[in-house]
Amino acid sequence: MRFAIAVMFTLCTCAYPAPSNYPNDTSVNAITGIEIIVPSREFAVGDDIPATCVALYADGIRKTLSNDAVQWESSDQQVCAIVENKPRAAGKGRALLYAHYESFSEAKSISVIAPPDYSKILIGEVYYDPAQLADAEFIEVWNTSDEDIDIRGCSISEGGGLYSWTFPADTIISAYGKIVLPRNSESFFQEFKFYPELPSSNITLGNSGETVILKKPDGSIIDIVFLEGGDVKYPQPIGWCASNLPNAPKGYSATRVALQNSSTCADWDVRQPTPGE
Ligand SMILES: [Ca+2]
Ligand SMILES: [Ca+2]
Repeated sequence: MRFAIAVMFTLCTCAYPAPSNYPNDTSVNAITGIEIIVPSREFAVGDDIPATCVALYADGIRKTLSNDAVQWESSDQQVCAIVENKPRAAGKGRALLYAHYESFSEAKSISVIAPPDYSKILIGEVYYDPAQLADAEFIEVWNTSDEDIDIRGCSISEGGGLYSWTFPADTIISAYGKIVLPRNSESFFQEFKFYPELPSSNITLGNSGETVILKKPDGSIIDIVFLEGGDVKYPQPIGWCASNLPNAPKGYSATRVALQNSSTCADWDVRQPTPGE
């Protein structure tokens, strides 16, 4: 392994061949080197890494090489795997991604971060039967961990299957933070006198039996709350509660009171609405 890295390092440092190899390179438009183009960001485990390789010519022209012409290599397959000659983020860490084309080689550092710990993201409050405007409803999502969590691609839906909202890119809930998803941000403003960070979701919640579901980007369930027995299409399962709780009267919220998710109604109580708090 050490020998292999040494060889690769040698290849890298020899990306620009000696002029004697190309006696005509002042008159012929010779390739002088290659460059890896890859977004300068961290990748999450499972991401395809959209790397391309560019050939640099003596006259300053740059041409993107077809992937078939380039040989990709990684210093650590556990971090940056090469699958069918394409790089993919395989595990948390840093690795060097190498491109080889003819006699040229180039390397780029790749950083892979672990996927968010979605188990720390919970539905925290559901205001489903507002005091005045019916569409002043909101759903609050909590980050119960000590790290900021990017919830892009996660979704909230209701048990009837009519309404769903997917959190857009760069939706980050700060450590121990809360984010408010309003049904209608104008009506929300009328009642609470501030605009939430997120726009209107249009998610419409029933007042006498509703289910609210929080899902990972892959569609698997992170957290679920059954209000007043749950939606008729998505009722509370055995084990959730002996009665139909939580049951928030008009103007009150169902509010999580346990940060450990037991997936029972014991995690929930009824309180005054506290969006964002
Ligand atoms: Ca409602
Ligand atoms: Ca709250």
